Amino acid sequence: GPEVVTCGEAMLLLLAEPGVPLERAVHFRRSVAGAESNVATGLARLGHSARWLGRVGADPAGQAVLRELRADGVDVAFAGVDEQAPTGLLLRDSHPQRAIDVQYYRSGSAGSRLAPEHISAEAVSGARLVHISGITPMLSPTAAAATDRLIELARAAGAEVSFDPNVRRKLGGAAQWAQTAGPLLREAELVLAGEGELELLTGRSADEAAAELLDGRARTVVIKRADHSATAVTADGRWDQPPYPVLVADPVGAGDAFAAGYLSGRLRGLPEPRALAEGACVAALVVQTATDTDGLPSAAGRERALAAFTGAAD
Ligand code: KDG
Repeated sequence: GPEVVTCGEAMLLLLAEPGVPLERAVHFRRSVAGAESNVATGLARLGHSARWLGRVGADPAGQAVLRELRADGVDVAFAGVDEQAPTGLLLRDSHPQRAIDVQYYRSGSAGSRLAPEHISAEAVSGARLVHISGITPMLSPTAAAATDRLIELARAAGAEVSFDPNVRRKLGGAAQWAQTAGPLLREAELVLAGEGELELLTGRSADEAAAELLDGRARTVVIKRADHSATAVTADGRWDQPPYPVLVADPVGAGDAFAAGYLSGRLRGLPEPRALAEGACVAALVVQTATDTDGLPSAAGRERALAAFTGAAD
């Protein structure tokens, strides 16, 4: 089986030309969106075996999504096709500074109709890590049940669970997020979350939330801050990682890129500061391009970028 399994909704992304507000945009670039498929793509580019679980429609958008994931080396052998519902669509603009206008066309989509019966033990067997996000349980009650089943299967397979809340306010109000995604914080060995996300989901400060999670199942909590720095907290200490200074073209996808970079470091057994540095490096590469995935590097690309960022001689 693969080293990593991720699960969520992958959508066709239509990305407006840079800087133009969505309602004025004429030219769109086709790409793929989906936080969890982005993480799978990032890990696959870095040389890990990564499988994505989820559903697309029996339509050209679904074929394009699967083809793109496959082309990046993501294992889609256990991805499903729903004959009754379309592939979700995400329409957005692209801007370095102002808030991005994200429009979802995903209600009732194939991805949101994910259900527990679509998640098989075979799909998870042999995995070392199962990565999930709060988006999936927010899509529908059946997708929430599928997420629960995936966590059970991860445990049975002896895999670690990593969780990124990925709060997207268009998918629900604060109370619904806290109720639906909040409990998943306590199911993960590894939590990667924004400071504001931890506050929203727990009603306490990020540091208090991290301490509480570490008293439970979590072994590591990575807090991502608004200034783009990150702090990893474990029972053994805390490590801070500043962002690498780059010219931002489009911030969307930074969190997924950070997750892919950081998780790669963890999977390779690297110490916390190095895994954080790799996460920050991969995120810095992704925000320099417009799509969620174009900047995701190979392992060699990551090494080159890290050397440049840290001023290392070699
Ligand atoms: O993390 C980037 C995502 O926001 C994007 O790819 C779309 O998964 C997505 C979502 O549900 O917003």
